[in-house]
Amino acid sequence: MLALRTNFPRVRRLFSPSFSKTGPGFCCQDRTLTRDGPSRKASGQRYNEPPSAEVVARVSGIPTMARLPYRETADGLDAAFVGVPIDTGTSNRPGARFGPRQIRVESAMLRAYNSGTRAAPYQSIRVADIGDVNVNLYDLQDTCRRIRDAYRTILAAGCTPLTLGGDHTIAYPILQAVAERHGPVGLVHVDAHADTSDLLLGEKIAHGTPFRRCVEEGLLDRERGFRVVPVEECWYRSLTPLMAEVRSQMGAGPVYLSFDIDALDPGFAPGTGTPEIAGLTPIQGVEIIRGCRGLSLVGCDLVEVSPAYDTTGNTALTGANLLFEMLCVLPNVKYL
Ligand SMILES: [Mn+2]
Repeated sequence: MLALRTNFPRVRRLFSPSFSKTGPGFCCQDRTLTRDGPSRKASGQRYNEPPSAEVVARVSGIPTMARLPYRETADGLDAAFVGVPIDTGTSNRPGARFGPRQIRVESAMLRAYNSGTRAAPYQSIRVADIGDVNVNLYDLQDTCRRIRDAYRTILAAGCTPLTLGGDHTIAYPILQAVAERHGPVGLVHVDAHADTSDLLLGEKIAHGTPFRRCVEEGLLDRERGFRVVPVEECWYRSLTPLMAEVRSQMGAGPVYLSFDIDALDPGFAPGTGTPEIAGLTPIQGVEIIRGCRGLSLVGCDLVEVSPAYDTTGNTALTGANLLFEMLCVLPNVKYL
């Protein structure tokens, strides 16, 4: 409770009574924090922050990720949530094209502050939801080209993408753009599957092949080595010690985090296309992401949420929370 109390005075300043009278449309406007003097942004607005549920109902407004402002582009942003709504690469149950939309809906419960870690992302970096990549549902190759182009533009703006998937195919063109900007990256890949197949039904591009393509194209930094940790080694234990080893292996270079929701046990996250039993717990998922704090993260994704297989909405809710945890461990995020 101490952490929450620390955050309250600032929240009150931002949401004064007069501000709360601006009506239901206000939740899509910028929250401006000007306590540090003139803005560094041409728009005059320094940070974006979700509106407090004390003054704006969580269920109101157009559902952007974390109820952040929507922006057309990544210009001026330090990090952006971006959706890639495809399932054309799935091998079993489709439906991940609806993942980004459902994650945004369930993200209405996300807070402005991480009371577990004391991370205050919205007081540290400028974040917004920049919508979805305009994918081609009928042509996976063309979709990959569109994703690559979109991420080139996002990265060229100096913005770190936090991706709402979409099936895991998308990691391949995203990593093409990331490696183009940052060079070969370290990869932290959390998944029930390796996704390193060569061909699926004769096709090179599918959700089971992205990381083989990445290795073939030199997008991953081989010098940091490869390590696979089977789920059996994760059963019954905290993954915090493992993450110390991961940080050591990743070192100081750029790192990309790709988190497939099917790594979690389907008892917790059934809304996915290729579920496997005896998976990780949500607690372990959070430990993995929190354990990435200190890494030079240059991008993250949360993929394979397929809402139709989960009538509770819990898979998308979990995905939304994991994406918030990713935001909280980005470089330059302050901890109060
Ligand atoms: Mn996967």
